[in-house]
Amino acid sequence: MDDILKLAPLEERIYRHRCVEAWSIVVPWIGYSFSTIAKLVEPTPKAKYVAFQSYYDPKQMPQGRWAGIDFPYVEGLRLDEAMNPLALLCVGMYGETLANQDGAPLRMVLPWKYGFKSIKSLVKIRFVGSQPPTTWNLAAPNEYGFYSNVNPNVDHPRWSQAKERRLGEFFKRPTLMFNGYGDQVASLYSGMDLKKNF
Ligand SMILES: Nc1nc2c(c(=O)[nH]1)N[C@H]1C(S)=C(S)[C@@H](COP(=O)(O)O)O[C@H]1N2
Ligand SMILES: [Mo]
Repeated sequence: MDDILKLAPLEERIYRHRCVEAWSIVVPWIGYSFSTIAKLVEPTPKAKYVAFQSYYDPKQMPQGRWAGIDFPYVEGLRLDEAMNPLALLCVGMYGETLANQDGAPLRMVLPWKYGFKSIKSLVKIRFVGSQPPTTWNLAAPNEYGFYSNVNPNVDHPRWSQAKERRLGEFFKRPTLMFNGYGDQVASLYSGMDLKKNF
């Protein structure tokens, strides 16, 4: 962690956070762009995706067995998504280091995707040639796709994604395409059918 903290100046980034279950919040995260690490690694042209794995010790985390999903939690991004400057390698929030439950010591934050893509407590990052498995896609592939971009036009099979409840507000807000970050990320998906690639 000492080395990781020294790689780039830490930035505070205030991002919208949209849960797949249709609530949202604004969070001041701390970290730097994931691309900083990726550039150090110098992935070969064979690397097309990034695979992330979380910490899991069943002895310390006995309730993991009853979570309803397989642990360790795994996630993935296409390499160009991971290289987007918005993709944050995160070490803190609200001006402090991350609490354990928020993903200490190191997590991802991907503000244009549903919150569950923002994998916490990283222990392994691999640059790989093919699309890596992701936990919620393994658990319920009809409900959670690989991309999981925030999209008000593609509903979850069990609820609408058109609106969201900002925590603390009474009335729902309209959900924004790519959670409002389209200017920065829409080009990553140009020409793709986002209903198929949900
Ligand atoms: N390491 C790890 N990261 C994870 C998960 C997990 O189980 N393990 N769950 C995801 C899901 S489904 C959600 S809803 C959020 C929960 O984050 P919170 O506990 O801070 O609300 O973390 C995401 N990142
Ligand atoms: Mo979740």
